[in-house]
Amino acid sequence: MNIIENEFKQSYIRSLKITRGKSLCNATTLDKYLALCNLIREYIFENWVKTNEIYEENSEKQVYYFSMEFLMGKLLVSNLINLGIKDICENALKELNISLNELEEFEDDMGLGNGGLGRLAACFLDSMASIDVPGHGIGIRYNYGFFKQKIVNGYQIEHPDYWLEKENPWEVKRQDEAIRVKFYGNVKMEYKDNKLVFIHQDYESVLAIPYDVPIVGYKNNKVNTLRLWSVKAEDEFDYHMFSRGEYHRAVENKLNAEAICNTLYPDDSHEKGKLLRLKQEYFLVCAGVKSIVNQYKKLGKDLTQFHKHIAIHINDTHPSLAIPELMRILIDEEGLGWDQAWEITKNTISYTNHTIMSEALEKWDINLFKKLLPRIFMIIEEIDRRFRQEIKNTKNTSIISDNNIKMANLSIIGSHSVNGVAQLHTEILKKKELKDFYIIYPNKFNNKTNGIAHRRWLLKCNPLLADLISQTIGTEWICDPIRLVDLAKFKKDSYIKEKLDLVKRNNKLNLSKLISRKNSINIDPDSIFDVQIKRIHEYKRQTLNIFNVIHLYNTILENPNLDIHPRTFIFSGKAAPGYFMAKKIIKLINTVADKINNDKRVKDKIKVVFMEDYSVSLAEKIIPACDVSEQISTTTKEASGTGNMKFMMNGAITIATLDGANIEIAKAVGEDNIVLFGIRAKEFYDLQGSYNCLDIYNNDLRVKKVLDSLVNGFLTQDHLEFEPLYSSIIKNNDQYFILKDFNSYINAQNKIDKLYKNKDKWLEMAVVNIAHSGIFSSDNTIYEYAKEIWNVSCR
Ligand code: 4GP
Repeated sequence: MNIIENEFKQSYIRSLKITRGKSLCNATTLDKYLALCNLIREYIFENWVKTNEIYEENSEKQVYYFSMEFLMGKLLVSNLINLGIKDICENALKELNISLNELEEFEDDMGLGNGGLGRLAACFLDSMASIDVPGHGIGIRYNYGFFKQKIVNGYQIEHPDYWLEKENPWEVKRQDEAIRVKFYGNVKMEYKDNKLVFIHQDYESVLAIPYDVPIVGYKNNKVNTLRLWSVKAEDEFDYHMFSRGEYHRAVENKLNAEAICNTLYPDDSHEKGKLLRLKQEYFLVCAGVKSIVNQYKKLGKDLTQFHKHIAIHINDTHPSLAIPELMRILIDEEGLGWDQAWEITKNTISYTNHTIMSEALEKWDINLFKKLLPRIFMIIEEIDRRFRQEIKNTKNTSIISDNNIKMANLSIIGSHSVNGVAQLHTEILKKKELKDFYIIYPNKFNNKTNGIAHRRWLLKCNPLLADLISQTIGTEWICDPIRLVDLAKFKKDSYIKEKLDLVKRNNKLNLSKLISRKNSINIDPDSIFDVQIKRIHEYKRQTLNIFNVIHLYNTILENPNLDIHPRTFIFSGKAAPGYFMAKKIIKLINTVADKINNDKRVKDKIKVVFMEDYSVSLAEKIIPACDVSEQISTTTKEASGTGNMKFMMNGAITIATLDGANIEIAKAVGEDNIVLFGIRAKEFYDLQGSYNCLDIYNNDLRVKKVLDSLVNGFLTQDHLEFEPLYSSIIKNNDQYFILKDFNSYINAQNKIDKLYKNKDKWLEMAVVNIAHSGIFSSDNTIYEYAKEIWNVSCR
């Protein structure tokens, strides 16, 4: 053991003593975990202080990324990696008979997000800190994160995720920086010194308390901040009621007030028309914007120059009330005039759209809104009035119409940049969904294709592959991911390919063990691991995937000697609790799994596994073991996807529709290194109105057989169980083109089987995929945001 490891060991024992009051021999896992986190905090906090000093001294422009979701996962090991002390720590702990792995398992995921948009926010934080962008997250500290999913009898059952139970060692509560957030009441207008002023009175208020989480950059001594806001009632309880013995009523107000931060809404791509959700959204921006202004003023800077020093980015429309809130502060509290406040606000704010699903476009009933946020409503009305005055035809673009406030319209009008998250998505925004806005503001629109934090999604989650890459091309790729391209030179190198095969085999073995432990299913590590893990949605088409499985099953029953390479179909993902059809899809997958896995006639040629409780940390275990990445959404529907990038980076071959960022992946690797299928966007639009799915149902026997098996007792005795899935396809004329793409998908799957049988070719494709994944690092995406939207410095 070298000196540094020895020092670490001593510091760790000291940390156990002074932060947990324990010696090693009587320390529990919780003590061991917290003592380690507390020790690491010391290293992090030094750099945190320094980073903030540098930002102040150099008066650097700061970016604030506002998001209702941050799906961070676990922080312990990624912090160690970014600090550059993982090996030291691991070895020192080993000396003490403590396994770092075990402590990592013990840590709870910070699951403050649903899916794509929340995970993207987390990747962006990692990249901002690592490439020296002064950029911080602003979010909500929900008491309960994304629900825990249990599968009982094939059905999804939701349980609360109380992630804070063990205390969160990464946060610092800053009680003294609390902000008052006001709801309800009315606005009195009066003249003061010849000026119209607005006084919000008779309101109900709560306190927003910030908890700061340090975000550690990769080996650059930079530490940015994720500020999560929690709520506290103004009064603890009603003393008089309590004295009268009315214990429940005495705390009722407190409980109501504090409900704001209770739970994350577990919906993605669904309308969130709930009062509590609106309260959450305003709570976030009110506290967030005010604390930025406070900090700005503390530094003695001129408010009229605010936009030159501050960029506020809104992650979808959920934080779009930042626009009227900034206006309110500048006008009501700081005394600026409307025009000046408007220029500052527009130049400060930028907006990303993450979905074109119409049900996800947020709108709020004006009566509900006006009551909850009277002053903010007045400001929105005025923004809308001025917009209507300036623009002639505002049929689709006004903010207020049909008694609703349209948040996307507010976001576009009140910002200087609107971006989509992949090329096709941005084109659809410009030419279709937001075309009226594109005509008005052509220069606001731009594309920023998503990216992933390659340090988490390769360096951390797949250490064997990361080592192989570093041994082959050096370690530059860790800071400069484009360098992964150097690996392309080795695509014909049999030594590298053999090693790659061993790495994948090892990862598959580990996943097999996990599946055996969790699902009690034994899978063959030499089978093809075919994986679809993401939120369960009709447009993501887990149904198409499972239909292919049923078809394959039918084919094997007809021809038991069918010559295919054994395949394990792995699924994981959560359905929104109120999304009936998505929950049926989960039940269908589990029903098919039960039937096939227990049918001896299949002779283990195929197996189906549904892994419960999908999370960031589960994804970190599945992705390195994947051979085939399923990215099969109905074309035009998936804005980008980011799982697709994680899989390719770990050497999986993608089976994909030409949708979202799949198109850019196909361009990067070349069509020989991806398996494409299905209709293209143009055909999708052309088919609207002329397509009849019954033509396929009646003419393709394979399709008929699969679909009928949902309702004819083949899969389950209960004929009604999957009837809704069956009839939703037929009645809605196959809205997601599952039947339309079926044939093409089966052919693509056959192609995968053939390709896999040629192991040498398969491994060559894998090398090419890894080599060209560097452009999908979020470091690159953040460079583009920094240069083209935020106008801030970076490395
Ligand atoms: C998701 C999109 O569905 C996904 O395609 C995209 O990659 C991701 O955002 C990040 O941009 N949308 C959401 C949502 O998560 O809640 O709308």
